[in-house]
Amino acid sequence: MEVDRLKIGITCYPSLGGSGVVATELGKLLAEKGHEVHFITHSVPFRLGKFHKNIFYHEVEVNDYYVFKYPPYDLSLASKMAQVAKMENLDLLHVHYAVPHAVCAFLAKEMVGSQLKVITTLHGTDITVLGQDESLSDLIRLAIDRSDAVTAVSQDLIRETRELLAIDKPIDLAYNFVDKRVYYPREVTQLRRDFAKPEEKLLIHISNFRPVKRVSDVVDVFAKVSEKVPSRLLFVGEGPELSKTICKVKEMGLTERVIFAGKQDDVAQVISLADVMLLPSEKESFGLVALEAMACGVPTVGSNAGGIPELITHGETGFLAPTGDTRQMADYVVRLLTDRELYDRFVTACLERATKTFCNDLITAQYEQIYYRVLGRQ
Ligand code: GMT
Repeated sequence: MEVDRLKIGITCYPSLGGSGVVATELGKLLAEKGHEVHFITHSVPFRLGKFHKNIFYHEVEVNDYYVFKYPPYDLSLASKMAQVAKMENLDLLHVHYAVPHAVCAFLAKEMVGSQLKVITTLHGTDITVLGQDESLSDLIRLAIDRSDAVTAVSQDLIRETRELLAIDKPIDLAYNFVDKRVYYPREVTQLRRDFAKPEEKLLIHISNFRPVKRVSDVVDVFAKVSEKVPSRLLFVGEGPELSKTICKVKEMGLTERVIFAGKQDDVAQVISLADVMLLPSEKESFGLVALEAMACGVPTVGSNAGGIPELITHGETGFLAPTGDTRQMADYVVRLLTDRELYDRFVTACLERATKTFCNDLITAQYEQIYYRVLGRQ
């Protein structure tokens, strides 16, 4: 069927982070479907990879005149958005994060005209942290109110946005997704030998090591598990809590059994090495890494914070406990790792749920429908 080809501008944080991953992957999928996609960001999105047909990149350059104490990135971005929208005749801007991207898109629309539609996707931190800041809440409310459509990555984030900002604007639910051609159980038998002995289980945690991830709980859970099950722990990623975590591992005498792999590109391959993903976060609007694990057939044990329970079905595709309850989380991991039948059932349920509910085709089509709706082209 001939696609009603759209010209779409996408702005996101292009460096590491779930929101950047989702925005970039969505752009690539839309381009594959025949739409023209223009990334407007300060650097090339890290997941963009090789050259793609239908994808264009516009770099936002910030003027650093000597009179400015702080270079005005937001204004440069808004101007670039307007410039690209006019030059390329964009139908819409899809921005990820209310602050500053939706605010910049609002300014761009003022410059271009109301034919340019703005879709804002909320990912979490823009609401759960910044929305609580009185000095920013009016600005965030304005950006949300003036967007032509607003989406959020979980019901929980929709609820929290409404509560914090007292807005009644409709917010569409669009869950995050994984590309099933990339995220599937990889054949890693050979590679796994470098990380764990055949009789050992491998637990994994992947994050940006921000305090909300409660990485220290990951170590506590692992310490309890390894008392009962021969196992190792693989950490992937970097961030503010990394050095503290390395110290804690050393203090607890676990160094021999914990691997710090740093940032990794082929996440699906790394996840496929593991038996269980640990995600004990304090806040998580969705938990993309748990979905990536699910799609690779790896169950998650973690906290029931934020949107995690919408993603992980407790007792079917993983186990969830109250945030901070490392005893309960460890018990769940031990249960999974010592009951082969239960474990296999979880793996099957993970693969089924990832393909049925969070598949790229489904969610991309959902975003397209939202685009056509705001453009009146349904
Ligand atoms: O969790 C982070 O620190 C990164 C953050 C981001 O901005 O990329 O992740 C948020 O967006 C992801 C993609 O929608 C979600 O999967 C994460 O749950 C969300 N993080 C939080 O809500 C803390």
